[in-house]
Amino acid sequence: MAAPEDVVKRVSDLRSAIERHNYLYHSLDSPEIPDAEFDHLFNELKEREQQYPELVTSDSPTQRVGSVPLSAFSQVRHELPMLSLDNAFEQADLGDFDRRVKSRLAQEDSVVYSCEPKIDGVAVSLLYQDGALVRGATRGDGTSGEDITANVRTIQAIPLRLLGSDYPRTLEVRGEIYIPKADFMRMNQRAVSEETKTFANPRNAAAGSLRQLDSRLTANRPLTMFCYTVGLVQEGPLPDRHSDILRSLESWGLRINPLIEVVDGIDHCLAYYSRLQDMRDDLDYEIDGVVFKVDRIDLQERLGLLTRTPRWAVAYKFPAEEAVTVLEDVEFQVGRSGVITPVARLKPVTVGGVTISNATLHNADEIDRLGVRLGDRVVVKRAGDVIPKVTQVLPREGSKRARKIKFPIKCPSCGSEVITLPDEVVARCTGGLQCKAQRRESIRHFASRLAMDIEGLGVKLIDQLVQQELIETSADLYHLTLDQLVQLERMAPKSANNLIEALEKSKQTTLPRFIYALGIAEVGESTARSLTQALGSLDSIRMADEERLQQVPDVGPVVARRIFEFFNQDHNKAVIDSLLQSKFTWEELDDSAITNALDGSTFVLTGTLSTMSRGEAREKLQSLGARVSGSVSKKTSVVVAGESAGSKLTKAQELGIEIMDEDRFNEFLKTHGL
Ligand code: 5U1
Repeated sequence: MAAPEDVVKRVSDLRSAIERHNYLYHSLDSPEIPDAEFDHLFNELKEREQQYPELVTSDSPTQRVGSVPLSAFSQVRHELPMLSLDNAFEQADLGDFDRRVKSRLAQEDSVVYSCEPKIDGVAVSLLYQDGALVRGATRGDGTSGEDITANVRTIQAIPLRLLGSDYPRTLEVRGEIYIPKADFMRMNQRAVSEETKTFANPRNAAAGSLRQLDSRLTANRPLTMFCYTVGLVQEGPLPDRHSDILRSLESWGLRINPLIEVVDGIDHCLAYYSRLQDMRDDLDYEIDGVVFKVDRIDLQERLGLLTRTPRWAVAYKFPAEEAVTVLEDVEFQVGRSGVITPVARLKPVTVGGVTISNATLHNADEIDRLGVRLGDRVVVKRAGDVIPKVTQVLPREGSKRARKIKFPIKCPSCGSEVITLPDEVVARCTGGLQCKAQRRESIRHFASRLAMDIEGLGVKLIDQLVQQELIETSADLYHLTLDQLVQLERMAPKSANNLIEALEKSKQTTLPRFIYALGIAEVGESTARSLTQALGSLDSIRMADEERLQQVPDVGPVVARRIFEFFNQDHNKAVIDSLLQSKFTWEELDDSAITNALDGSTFVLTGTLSTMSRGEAREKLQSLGARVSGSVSKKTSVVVAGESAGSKLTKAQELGIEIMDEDRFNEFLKTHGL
């Protein structure tokens, strides 16, 4: 039975509505209806198509789920080659680019450029014929790539049918498919728990997902796309500026990066580069630089192409964050709770302007996963302020011998047995307090900035104190005498005096800091604050049973057990009592110190802070519920300006936003118990 006219119309209306809401949700990030309502529309369309299968078309939103596996990808020839970009690595290269552009155009006036983030994903081409997606292809060698139509059809951010009607009859769109960072983390966590393959980075994950012959697998991967240019265009005019072309693409339902800006002159391009570099860590996708394009298409045409790169565009790359080096040795560090961490000793290499000679290998499972051996060539990655890590092993050359890494069965510090508990991936030293490494690390934690903040008590000094058996626990620090200190290596009487004063000063603290300083497993600053707020005093925390502890926000059964066990071990009881005899005082926290005191506020960090890294500052703010953004806008609540703060500070001043210098910021953190 043919479908009645009203059903044909309803199906068409449903499709238009679903396409529009898909676009609002995936491309503009501003949905107009709740998910449940969207599901409702979608299910109705599915039901109607099931009832009248002749109404199913290949561009229906129901046809995204993936189809039967292919045996291989077929090759696709790009009608117009997919170009690459010339790279600039230094400011001087960018100046040269601008001079070349002006000289070829015989123009002295500044050039108007479109500035865009360079997404670290997989370049693809999408071909729309009469508004319908007919082909998706990888870049390949630029001349021909692989036909990945079935896979791109599963990506929600890619419209199967363009919106509106004023698009060219043939429209090839190019851009970058990627996986957002947060989705990538979740994807890898799931892979770990399901014991399947994890990916080294979001780009590899996106490439691997697009290379699936079974598009049903691709459909389950969190892929999305930003479009950045057009290729083949027939029958239909496009605007005469690149930035306006991108706007047209957006109006047809294609996803465009929201940070694209048009600027006049190369100096503004440089400012854009700095802004994006500052924002980089806070973006939800990986970028490896920015792209500048001459905005006027007629000027682009006059400038023309070299063999594979246009003369009208350049990619200004951020300093590399990955480098290849050699794994020379592996040392095993013992943490305060006995966890043994393998640390890679590397042939020194510069990554993003910083020399790296150590990187973490996490644990024995990670060593197995990487298949790394001593002498291997490895890729090290440095991201933001985190400890560099080994992410990949390069293939061994021919007969080159690489030695296997032996995980220790005895603690490298105290010789006690090393065990791996049933539900854990980490190996631990069983030496407890006999282990000097554990003692040193727990004292180091106690003295650290977020804990008791004892100025002048660094790792080397703690090491000497422990090795010479002048201290066994953190409580012993407060019994050290000037005489003992001056006998230490490189300890002048003045420094010894300063240390005694710093120890005295550290006794005036807050209860959350004190709890955090004790080094209870699983108890970070935020849990320490929750405990204080919920239970009020140290005595109540010490006395609480597991059931009471579990009522504290953020404290689950595992953490409750750890806290309970900690406070009931004789040794810990003795250390705490001894500390208390040294007369610690803490202020009661006022209401403004509640954990989410900064909920709903947005902070921007700019310039260099001398008392903490930007990562630490970000963590502290986030632990109080604040959002930390990379750019200043009217919505910014506070800008924290360190040394040499630049354009963000100026913008904050222009917008009348509250500005805190570093001292004021530290005061502010203190009032929030940090
Ligand atoms: N943002 C952006 N990335 N990207 C990559 N624009 C851009 N343009 C490119 C490439 C390869 O090529 C141009 C030549 C269109």
